[in-house]
Amino acid sequence: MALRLYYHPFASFCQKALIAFYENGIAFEPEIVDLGDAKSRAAFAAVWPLAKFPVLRDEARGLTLAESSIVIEYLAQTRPGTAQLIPADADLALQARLWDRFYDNYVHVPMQKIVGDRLRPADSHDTHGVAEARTLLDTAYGMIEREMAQRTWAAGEDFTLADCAAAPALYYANLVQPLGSEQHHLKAYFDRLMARPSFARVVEEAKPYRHLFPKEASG
Ligand SMILES: N[C@@H](CCC(=O)N[C@@H](CS)C(=O)NCC(=O)O)C(=O)O
Repeated sequence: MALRLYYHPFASFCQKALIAFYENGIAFEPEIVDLGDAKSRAAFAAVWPLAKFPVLRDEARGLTLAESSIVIEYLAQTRPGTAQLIPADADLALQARLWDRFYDNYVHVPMQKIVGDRLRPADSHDTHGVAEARTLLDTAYGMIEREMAQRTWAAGEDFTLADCAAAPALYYANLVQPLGSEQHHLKAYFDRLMARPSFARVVEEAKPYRHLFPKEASG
């Protein structure tokens, strides 16, 4: 029985999971959730009450898994492919998990803070929170610049879980806080991510939803 994936093509954490599916050509039953639609949201919340995606349902095992990293770990465990997203080598696996956490917590989450703030009513902006998020992003960019001077992918020489995390996080972060022009290693890594066929496909599939990306609030 196929895996069912609850997701939305434009949602960045869902994109992270999609990259893993596409890297290894893993088939899934798409369940596109529209959180803005009460019926779609309620159906999804019945599966995962937090109503945060991606969520994977493996009916054959009676298993529901949330959290993009856990979804990717599960795919690596149960459907290994040519792209070894969790390296077999324990030290490399630790690096993949470390940089996965880094990209989620210190690039993806601050990016979401900035984007989310644009969606708030004019009188409810969190200026302080957004400034903190920008500082965090700056620090993270500086760390990536240093790290990527020595490696091809986020955790070493092979594309892993960490790169699945990095691609959508940096893609959207670059829209709200452009990468520094002097950060050559970061920029080169970004370009490698953009050229990766799995992520290029994700970006292509998200195109019809681009209008959903909020513009910068004026004033
Ligand atoms: N830590 C979670 C984060 C999931 C998450 O925040 N997903 C966003 C979409 S990118 C979401 O569901 N947002 C809907 C909401 O917060 O209402 C993961 O890695 O999957």
